[in-house]
Amino acid sequence: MTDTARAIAEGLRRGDRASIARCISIAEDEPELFSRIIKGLYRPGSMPRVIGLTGPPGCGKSTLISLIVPKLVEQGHKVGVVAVDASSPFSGGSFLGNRIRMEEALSSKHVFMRSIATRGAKGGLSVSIINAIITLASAGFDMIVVESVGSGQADTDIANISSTVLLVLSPGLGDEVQAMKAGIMEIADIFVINKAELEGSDRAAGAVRSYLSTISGGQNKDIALTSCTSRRGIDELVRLIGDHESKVNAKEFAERAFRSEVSRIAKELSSRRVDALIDGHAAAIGQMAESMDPYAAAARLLQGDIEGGRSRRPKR
Ligand SMILES: Nc1nc2c(ncn2[C@@H]2O[C@H](COP(=O)(O)OP(=O)(O)OP(=O)(O)O)[C@@H](O)[C@H]2O)c(=O)[nH]1
Ligand SMILES: [Mg+2]
Repeated sequence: MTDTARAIAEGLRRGDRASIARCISIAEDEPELFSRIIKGLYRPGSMPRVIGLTGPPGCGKSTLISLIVPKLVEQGHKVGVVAVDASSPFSGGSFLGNRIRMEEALSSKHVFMRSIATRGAKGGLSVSIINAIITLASAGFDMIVVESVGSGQADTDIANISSTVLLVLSPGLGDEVQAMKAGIMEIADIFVINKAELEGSDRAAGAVRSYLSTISGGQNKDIALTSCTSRRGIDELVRLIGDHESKVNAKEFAERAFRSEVSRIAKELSSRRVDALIDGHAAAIGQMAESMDPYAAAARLLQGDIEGGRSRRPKR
């Protein structure tokens, strides 16, 4: 292991915050160094619990997180918070007109917060998100809260890596509920109607309830009404999260999350392998243009059927 990798690994073991921040940056920018750091730290089967929040922009996900997380800390958890591509990451917006209060809520030494951009993940979750989770787990965080803006692929991804999925909605989003039905409504475990002090929240809850009555297992899903401005429903939501977590099959969840991560890493590694092949055989591949279509050339490349800068097979 290089000195850098060793120093960061030791920092993570101690729970040192600068090392955690550094390691998450490395996960984003230097995947090979990250894999060396993690090799010595990864404890098989030690996937932390992941609470995933998704929902339309501005429905109050970050604000809810700032109210939920201190309660999880009170329960004895060390909580990592990862916001993926949030358009307003933890600025708190005009939250009670008090941004500082929100930052304070998350400034405990038992909380580590980080925003991560989606980089070319085709609408899915950032490739670094699980790496951030693995980093935080290695530093002793046992519960991770992930905020993601709802969108097709990202929703499926968040379901794969979360032990509990919260779909956050707010009143007046009737159309969004319609649009979301196909995907996220099936995979969400708890439905949150936030901004419940506003008009239309009962109607929104009713729309969700009536939709759930039409899908299999829908009757078993919980709906919570919360208002961050009045703190209404927050304790109840935390209780529902705990209830759901206690029902999660830990082994099944760990296997699902692991599968999703292996798939992501394998894709990343094969993409790098292809880039290296293309670089190494640039001239030969160029010459293939005269004799075959690009699919045939790609198949030969993957079969390793190109040698010494030239295609092995004679030109037709
Ligand atoms: N009235 C009301 N406003 C709220 C409530 N919760 C959050 N807000 C406000 O809604 C706005 C958006 O809140 P955020 O927490 O940033 O929402 P978000 O879902 O994280 O937004 P993005 O990350 O941009 O998708 C802010 O101005 C909050 O203060 C609530 O319960 N009631
Ligand atoms: Mg947000």
